Formats: sequence, C-alpha cells, structure tokens
Amino acid sequence: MGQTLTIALSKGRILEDTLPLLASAGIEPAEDPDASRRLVLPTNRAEVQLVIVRATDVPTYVAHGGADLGVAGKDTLLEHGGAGLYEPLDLGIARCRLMVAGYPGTTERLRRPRVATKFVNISRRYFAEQGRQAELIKLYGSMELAPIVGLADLIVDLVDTGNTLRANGLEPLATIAPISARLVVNRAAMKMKHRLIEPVTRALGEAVNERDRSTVE
Ligand code: PRT
Ligand code: MG
Repeated sequence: MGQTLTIALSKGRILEDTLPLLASAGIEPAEDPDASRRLVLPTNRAEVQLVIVRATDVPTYVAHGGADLGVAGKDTLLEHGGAGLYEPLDLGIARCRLMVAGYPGTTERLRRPRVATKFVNISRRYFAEQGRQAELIKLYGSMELAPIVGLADLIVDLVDTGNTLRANGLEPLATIAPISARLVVNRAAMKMKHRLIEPVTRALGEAVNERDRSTVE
C-alpha cells in the first residue's frame, strides 16, 4: 500500500509565500486554500495532502506526527523548543525580527523588567542569559498596548517594517533573533517515509536557491 505525505501549513503570509515554492516542487493544492474552509486539501499528487492549522500549532502537529512536514516561523520553533523535529531547510520567507521594544528612551537594561509577550519561553531564556529575571506577562496579541496602559515595561514581539511599533509610540530596543520560515520534518517520518520526503525536501531546496539566484534585493 502506498504511503501518504501530509504537509502542515498556516493561512496568511506563510501559505502565500510557501505555495509558489511547493508549485516549483510539483505540488499544487486542488483548490484555493485561501478560499476554502476545508482543513484537509488534496493536491495534484494523489499521495500528497495539505492540512491547514494555526501558525503556532504547526510545530505541534509535525512533532506528534499529525503531519509529516510543515512550514513554521523560526519564532514558533524557538518557542516550541523543536523536540521531535528536524529543520532541514530555511525557506527564507516570512522574514522579520524578534525584538525587545518599549518607549523611546526606556532602558532595555532594567534589572527586573515586566515583559509582555506571547513568546514567554524565548523571553525567559533571553533575559536569563543576561542574568536578568524578567516578570513575564503572557498575551495572545496586541502586545504594543501593554506599555501604553502600564501593564509592562517592555514587549517582545515580531517586527518587520516597524510601523506597528511606531504607530503606538514604541521603538525597537534590541534584536533577539532574525526570523524566517523553516521546513520542519517529523523525526520518525524522516526515516519511515524517506522515499517520499527526500525528493520534496530536495526540490524545495532547489526552488529556494533558484529564487535567491534570480532575485536582486
Ligand atoms: O494570526 P494567528 O494568530 O493565527 O497566528 P500568527 O500571528 O502566528 O500567524 P501569522 O500568519 O500572522 O504569522 C505567521 C508567521 O509569519 C510568524 O510566526 C512569523 O514567523 C512570520 N512573520 C513575518 C510575522 C511578521 N513577519 C510580522 N510582521 N508575523 C507577525 N508579524 C506581525 C507582528 O506580530 C506585529 O504585530 O506584524 C506586526 C509587525 O509588523 P510591522 O511591519 O508593523 O513591523
Ligand atoms: Mg497574526
């Protein structure tokens, strides 16, 4: 009996930037994922299906074998911890930076800052590495509001253009990590489904190289 390959993607910028790479690897969804409410999408290849999950859930699905492959932001991988996952390829898409931000002139060096973020694991590690004990306040969104209403001294969030920070009177204070989306593979599937996974990984790698050769940035 033939094996199937399940690829976990999230709607939004990851899906948008991943579909052209998958297409170069010969995989195309049978219907438009953005228009569809279906969570399981067949593709032009009988043995390959896509599943649509929340961006932060991609590492969980792949680590537990709910999907064999996935595309996840490095931020979600760092926050998840990466157990059970291989990360064979940097796709170079959905780029941004994970940053500490606050009011202009706020010293980032507060000894015991109150930090609002959805990245509590990353933030705890970051401040601990500097010998600082941050008081972490877990939020699920709108982090920029926290300093404005006095909930926190600093935030840890993703920054691309910086427009969101600026619009709220905040500024970036320090970079924790550059972020891009990565291909992740379930560790067991990497062995059991090597025959299916290897060509997809290789084709995606070639598509990334090809794109980077032809784009002048
Ligand atoms: O939206 P949902 O709650 O379902 O999940 P999600 O927010 O994790 O998903 P999504 O699709 O918004 O982001 C998926 C991935 O895209 C993230 O995990 C990052 O790896 C990557 N990415 C790249 C970004 C950004 N750029 C980005 N700018 N994710 C979020 N942002 C947000 C940021 O949080 C802030 O609110 O955009 C705002 C800042 O942008 P600028 O341009 O104003 O600086
Ligand atoms: Mg979002």
